[in-house]
Amino acid sequence: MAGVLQTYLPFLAANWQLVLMALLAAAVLHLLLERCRTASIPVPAPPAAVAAAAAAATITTAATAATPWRDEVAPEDDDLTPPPDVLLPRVPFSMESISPEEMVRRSEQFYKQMNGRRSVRAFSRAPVPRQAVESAIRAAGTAPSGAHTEPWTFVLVESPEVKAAVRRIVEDEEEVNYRKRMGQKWVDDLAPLGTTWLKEYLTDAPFLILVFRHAYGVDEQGQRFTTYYNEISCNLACGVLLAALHQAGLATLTSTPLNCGPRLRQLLERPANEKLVLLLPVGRPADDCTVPDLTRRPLERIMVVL
Ligand code: IYR
Repeated sequence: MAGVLQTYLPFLAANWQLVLMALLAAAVLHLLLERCRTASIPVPAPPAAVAAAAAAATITTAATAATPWRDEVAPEDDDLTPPPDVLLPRVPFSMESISPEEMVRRSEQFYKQMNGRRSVRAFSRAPVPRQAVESAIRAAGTAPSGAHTEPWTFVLVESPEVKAAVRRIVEDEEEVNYRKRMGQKWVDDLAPLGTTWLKEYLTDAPFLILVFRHAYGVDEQGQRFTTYYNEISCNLACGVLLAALHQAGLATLTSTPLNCGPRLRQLLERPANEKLVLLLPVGRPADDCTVPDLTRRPLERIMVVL
């Protein structure tokens, strides 16, 4: 001990201000981290690469490799029970009681109805009730979403001028897609469907629905918030939307126009956090409408039972 003191005392004496400052800085940092932990203030996340490396390291430890069925668990001293003041009020929930036979009947009926859905590229100009389309959008908005953040906006276009502006942008970009961006293989793969960059349906269909995904949320105060699983949430909402429109007797085309997102977002005055995921013309099929003679894979080919 005396030896150690003899070695370091001259250094400490000469640099005591520096040593004191370092000790103080360490104490302040410790206090801050402790406060973050106890008040559950999120500690700034590590850079993604570091986090991924840490996760990989955890997964490959001997303990987890031996028990792969175990989920990662939070440290035992972390109490994850939400305090009562953040919990939403809870309400009773029940579902209509349906006999097994009726379940089978309804399920088969729904399948038959959905099996009649086709992507339509020739629309009648005849009007369809806006209320029917609005209710379908309401149904889409019932889709589950990560942490119930509802990361979607459905832009309903009815104005002929806006439809024409959408069509100009889409045809403009699609011509470049077909000629350059998609490449010969993609164009060849689409040849059996007979699609081109000309999109008359965008001005013929009485409505267009453009679905925008919120890559992040923005609250009333302009604060950003995380929209967990926003991609799958929007995809689920789009599925519900297609089913709802179809069962109301409305035809659609699930179009995802490549490279049109930013220009359409600007045209429709959507904010920067919203990304275009789907453009759906909605209406009735044209009288002379045809669709490719497709078949669907049977249940045995799409389902595995264990
Ligand atoms: N978006 C283009 C091309 C297209 C791509 C796929 I994948 C399709 O299934 C159909 C079309 C278009 O709408 O023409």
